[in-house]
Amino acid sequence: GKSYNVTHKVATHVLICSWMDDLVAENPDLVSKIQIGQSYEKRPLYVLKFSTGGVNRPAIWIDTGIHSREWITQATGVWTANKIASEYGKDASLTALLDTMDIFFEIVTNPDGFAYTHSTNRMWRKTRSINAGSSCLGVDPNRNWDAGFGGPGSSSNPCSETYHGSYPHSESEVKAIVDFVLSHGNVKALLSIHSYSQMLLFPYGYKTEPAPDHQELNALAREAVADLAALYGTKYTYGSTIDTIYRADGTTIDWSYNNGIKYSYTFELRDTGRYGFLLPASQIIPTAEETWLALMKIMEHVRDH
Ligand code: ING
Ligand code: ZN
Repeated sequence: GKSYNVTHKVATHVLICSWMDDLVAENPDLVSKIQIGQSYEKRPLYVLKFSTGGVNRPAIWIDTGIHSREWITQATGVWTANKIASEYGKDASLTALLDTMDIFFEIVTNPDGFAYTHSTNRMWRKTRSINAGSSCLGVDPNRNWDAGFGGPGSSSNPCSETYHGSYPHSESEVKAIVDFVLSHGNVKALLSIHSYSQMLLFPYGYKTEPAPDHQELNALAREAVADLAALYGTKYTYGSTIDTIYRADGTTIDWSYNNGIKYSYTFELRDTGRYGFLLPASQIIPTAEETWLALMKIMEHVRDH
């Protein structure tokens, strides 16, 4: 009933907040928590900042969970944030990275949708905003960005899973990232993590023309997926979004690429459809471990270029 729903939403939120607060408390010289905005239903949008000092250092942005039902991504986000905190000062490569760069990590990027996947509909993808003139809720937060916004690789129907919204960045969850990234001004890589399909994608999704950095992005993707596969044999395909998966308009990484962030990638984590969004919990840690190898390959390249 209603009271259960309210209790559960609060519980979900409290659990993640308290884990973040513990991570910050245990690593006060490395990790801090920033609020970049609030969701449609007024949940705080938190970002973990990993930094060893400096002012506005070159940065890597990582988000998970922008599509709420892709639960392996938020889980991988928690594992990865713990990994960054525990390997700093131990892993030479990560340490070198964090000695010159910051990492910003938004784990629950669509908190309203995430709460709804727990309370009511496990397969909810979109935000939970009200659409004027429709009884259908929500906008696809991976079609709401100002890069080819409104094109045919998205839907104008509010009841569609790929509804683009009434205008670019209409969703507060998207606008918060736009404002943060633009005001930061020194973000070098943006890694947006989805599931499922086992793919590593880079711009463009809204046009067939190759990105100016296509060769470099493609070569780096090839190396990243090779490192990922070396651990458990998980095979990823890679390439531009439009060539590899389908035309998609108004996506996160096309926006970031068009705003000067060369290393803009989307991961589609496990699996290829056997379990899909309902990936068994036994696969969480192996997925996070293998993904870490690909993330490190990309982050090292960004550090060194
Ligand atoms: N797939 C993505 C989607 O939003 C994608 C695929 C990723 C398209 C990045 C464009 C850019 O349709 C899932 N599973 O969400
Ligand atoms: Zn997705």
